[in-house]
Formats: sequence, C-alpha cells, structure tokens
Amino acid sequence: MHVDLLIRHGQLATMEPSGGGEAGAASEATPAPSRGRAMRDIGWVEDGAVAVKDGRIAWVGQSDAANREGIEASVEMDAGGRLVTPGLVDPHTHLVHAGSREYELALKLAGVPYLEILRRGGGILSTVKATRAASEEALTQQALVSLRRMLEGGVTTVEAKSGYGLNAEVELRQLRVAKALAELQPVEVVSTFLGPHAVPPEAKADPDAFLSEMMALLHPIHTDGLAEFADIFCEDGVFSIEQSRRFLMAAKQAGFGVKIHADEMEPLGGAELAAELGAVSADHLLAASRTGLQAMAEAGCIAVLLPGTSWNLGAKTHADARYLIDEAGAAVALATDYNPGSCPTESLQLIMALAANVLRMTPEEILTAVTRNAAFAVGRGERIGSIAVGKQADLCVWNARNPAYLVYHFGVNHVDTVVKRGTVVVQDGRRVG
Ligand code: IZC
Ligand code: ZN
Repeated sequence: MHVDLLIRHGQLATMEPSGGGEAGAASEATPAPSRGRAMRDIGWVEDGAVAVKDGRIAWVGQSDAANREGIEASVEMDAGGRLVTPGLVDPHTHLVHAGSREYELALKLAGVPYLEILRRGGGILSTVKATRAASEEALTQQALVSLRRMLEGGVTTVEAKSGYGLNAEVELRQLRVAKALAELQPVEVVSTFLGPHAVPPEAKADPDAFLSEMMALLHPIHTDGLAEFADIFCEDGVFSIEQSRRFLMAAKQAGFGVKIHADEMEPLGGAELAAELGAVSADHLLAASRTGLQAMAEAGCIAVLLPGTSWNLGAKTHADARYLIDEAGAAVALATDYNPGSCPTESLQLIMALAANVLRMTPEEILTAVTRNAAFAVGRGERIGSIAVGKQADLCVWNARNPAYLVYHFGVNHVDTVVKRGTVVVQDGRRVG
C-alpha cells in the first residue's frame, strides 16, 4: 500500500476502545461517546503506526506490522516513542468577538460577582458594545490570532458561538465571520447561534420581545447554513427555564442541535431541561442537581465541563465530574469556554491540567473528554475524535510519552506536530505552510 504519510514508533491513544487499534482493521467506530468508566479506555497501542492517505486514516496498527505489510509512504515520520493522539476538539468557545475586559479584573478581585458586573452593564454587554462597533475584517483578524494559538496547542476543531451582537445584523455578522474562518486557516469551526446570551440595554423593558426577535432568526440562520447548533444562557437574571425551553424548542423545530449554558451559578434546572429536550450537550453544570445530572446521562446528553471558568471566577464549587463519571455514567467533555470575560484563554492544555487538579479527572478521562467525547459534543463524532481507519486524519504528536505527562506538566505547550486532514500544519509547536 502506498500512502501519503506514515507516522511510526508512536505511543498511540487511538480513543477507539473497541479494537480500532487492530492492524488494518476497518473502522467499526461505535457512533457514541464514551460514558462513565469507559472514558478510561483510550485504545492504547504501544509502538504504533498510523498511515494517512487522501486526508483520511488508511491504516492503524503496530510499527512492525506496518513494515510487514510493506506500507510505503511519500513522507515518513518517526515519532520516537512519543504520544500520538487525535487532534483535540474544543467544544465550547465564544471565539468571535472584539475587545477585551482586563479592566474587570480589579472588580473581580474586589469581590464583585460576574453576574453583578453584567447587571451593571459590563461583562457580556461590554463585549457586545465592542463587537457591534467592529467590522467583519476586525472580528476576523482577532479570531485568527486565537485560532493560531489553538492550532499550535493541538486543537484541530473548535466550536464558536455568536452572542455578542444581540441584534439581527451583528449576530449574523459574527456567524458569517465564523464561517469564513474555515477558508482562512486549518482549524475546523463549528458554529452555534447564541442570540439569547444576554438582554441588550435597548430591550430591557421587554426581554420576551427580545427573545422572540432572536427566535425569528432561527429559520434564516438555518437555511443559510450559518450555524448547526443553538444555545442560550439559562441563568438567574439572564434567561429563565421557561424562556430557555421556548427558545430551544423552536431551535429544534428549525433543525438545530441544541446546547444550553446550564446551572453555572444558580441551580435553575438547566440540566433537567437539557435531558427533557434531548440536547446534544449541557455546559457548565456547577450548580446542577444530582437528579438533573442523572437525567442528562440517561438522555445521552453530553456534560461539557469548563473548569477554567469556575477556577478563573474563583468559584467555591466546581462541576461534579466524579459524580457524573462514577455514579451517573455520563459522557463528559471538556472545553476552554474561551471568551473575554469569564475565561480568557485559548489553551485547552491548561484546561486539561485544571480538569485533573480541580475536577479530579484522570489523564485518560481527560483525553477522552477533549477528543472522542468533544467530537460528539459538536456533532462530528463519526468523522473526528479518534484514530481509526476511514476517519479524517487530524492528529497530534506530543513532546510527551503518555497522557499523564500532558496533564502533570502544566502551563506550557507540549505539541510537536499537528496534522489536519492529512497535512502537517504545525511543526515544533509552530504553524507551518
Ligand atoms: O463574555 O462573559 N458566561 N457567557 C456566559 C460568557 C460567560 C461569556 C462572557
Ligand atoms: Zn459559554
């Protein structure tokens, strides 16, 4: 067999628990995220090899088997015993925005809560002001800087929410920018419409009318292919459970997969609502009830945890990852929540370290949460998130020999090489090509 690229002598985390690592095996990728304790099975292959042809994975197995089968490659790479994983997936970000909010740091340190800053017209609303004033070109340039950091950090697919326009014109502008980013750089961008992210000042008198205005955008956005998912900030003082149900039901009817910012600060019942609606994911969940988490797990709704946010906001409690995994048997994913307020970082590797130290997740669970399960959280689980024959060739070679090292040695970039759709796009941790 002649292939485009052959990576040999890697320690492979295929993220295919059911035999995806067998030599030459056709992909029997179970079309489901890994739940509960199964999150610890990372489909490990010692001294493994991966062959890539036409942007897809053509063969996976042990290095000596690759030799025996006479696989020849245009480009060969010796991983030298280093860790090879699927490209990482960041399934919750507010990527496209203008400006920054470092001036809120002093307020935060003085003890002013996040939602109080929002009530005073800052927080999300300050980013709305900056984003409304920004051109498409300016929004694009700012997002490109972030995407490059993400890619150099091993992220090959990212979800991006709107929600800093809060009117038809600027919400659509954000979504158009997100879509165009795919043509300008290698990271795949999955768009989510988050029109109900906050109530803008001009709509304060009638939040329900504002919600209806955002609901009226669902059909045109879907028809124009500007977003695959719809999301709402369901939180005390922002949008209620009733408003969230109304918006998300309309979104489902319009053809969107639905997501929800659920139970981040107050236990409103966002997790229960996610289960009721068959949401693809419910995100945050710090304050969620155990019955809500259990209901989500039973409904197959993925828990997207954002420990960078709870850590950065100085929260006293964090999402109960151990309950979700050990008791509820849920599928957990992890994301940065990259945004200019509650979590200004593009580093999914930092989030992985926090997942260990704050959420008490194991390195194997963490790797599952940023690859296989994150891919399902953005509706791409059948194409990306694991190393299996037929899947898209999104790969990372790390300056590490095992997943524990990535999580233990925190605050630096461990990426050596990133491959996106079969092409080397990062070398020595730097963008190439
Ligand atoms: O800009 O503060 N939580 N939305 C809900 C955010 C954080 C983003 C922001
Ligand atoms: Zn968010």
